[in-house]
Amino acid sequence: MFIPTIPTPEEVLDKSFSRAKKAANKVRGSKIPRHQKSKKTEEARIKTACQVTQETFNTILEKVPKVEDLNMFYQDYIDVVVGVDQFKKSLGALKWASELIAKFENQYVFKMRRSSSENASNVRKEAFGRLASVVYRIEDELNFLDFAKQKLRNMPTIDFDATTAVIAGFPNVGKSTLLRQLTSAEPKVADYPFTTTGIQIGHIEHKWMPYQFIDTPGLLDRPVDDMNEIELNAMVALEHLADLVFFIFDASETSGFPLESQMKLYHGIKSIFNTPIQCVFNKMDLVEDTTLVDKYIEQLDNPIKLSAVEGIGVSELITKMEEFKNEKK
Ligand SMILES: Nc1nc2c(ncn2[C@@H]2O[C@H](COP(=O)(O)OP(=O)(O)OP(=O)(O)O)[C@@H](O)[C@H]2O)c(=O)[nH]1
Ligand SMILES: [Mg+2]
Repeated sequence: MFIPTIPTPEEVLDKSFSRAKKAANKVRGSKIPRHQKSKKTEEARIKTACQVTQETFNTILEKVPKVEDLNMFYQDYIDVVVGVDQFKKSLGALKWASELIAKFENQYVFKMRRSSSENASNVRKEAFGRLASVVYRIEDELNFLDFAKQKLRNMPTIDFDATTAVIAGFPNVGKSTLLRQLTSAEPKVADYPFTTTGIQIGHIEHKWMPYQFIDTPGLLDRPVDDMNEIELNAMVALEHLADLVFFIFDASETSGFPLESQMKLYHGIKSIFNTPIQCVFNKMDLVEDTTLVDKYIEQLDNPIKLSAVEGIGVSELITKMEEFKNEKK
């Protein structure tokens, strides 16, 4: 998500005061009756300082997308990463400051016009003092928005029109290998909360329709009971996105996870995802005796047999995705 550069209070004020100074110099150099000069000069300083500060905040407010206009996935993502309430509250503080400064501007221009020439610089100082105190009042909010900017910089770019499958399963079962087989291009890596490596998104077009696959290393590979609330929220965000989940079993158990525990993880994920789950048995090329695998396959609803390295069974996964695209319509 694009968030413009967020200045510190010092930077906001430096810019405002230095622009005010330039504006004052201009007035000072212009043809104004001498007795009015100090008042006109100070008035220009107040006006310019207040307006530049307002502009700074208003530009930020205009450029930051409205959270409620974003897709649910992004809303959840922002909530998990930085907190939506805090995010909105911070933007609200900028609006508050901008509006208050607009009021000061009117108040002090009025006051200046009624003041004596001798008192002009005092009025201006008072105005600047109040302006500065408002800007410092929202220091925490500015800091927070800067933090949010860094955190949301590498937000995943998602194609919301594409039929989307999320790939789940224990580590080493072949999720990345499958993603590479499905999508010829190297999948894009994007940040995702609570995965060390980010999520990987691959796109393909099949019969002119877009499909999207999301590999979530480190997220959907642990028993659900081990997850904290925030991680569960991250899962919910994924669920908003998925039309289908491919749950990958390592049929060969060479990844070190017995089929028994893989089955447990599957049931755990099934219990929290409302999305349909298609089971896939990978590394079938390594399985010589299928007795054990068959025992598990029998318990499930039409699992797909796959060898991701050899590319056997990959087209069946795509066919499966097509079914979900058709059902979506
Ligand atoms: N023989 C065989 N090996 C496979 C197959 N699929 C994956 N592998 C191997 O299994 C290992 C792990 O594969 P990855 O695709 O990295 O597994 P992953 O699920 O992405 O692992 P994490 O990212 O750690 O969660 C690699 O050495 C792959 O080459 C398969 O169908 N057959
Ligand atoms: Mg991987």
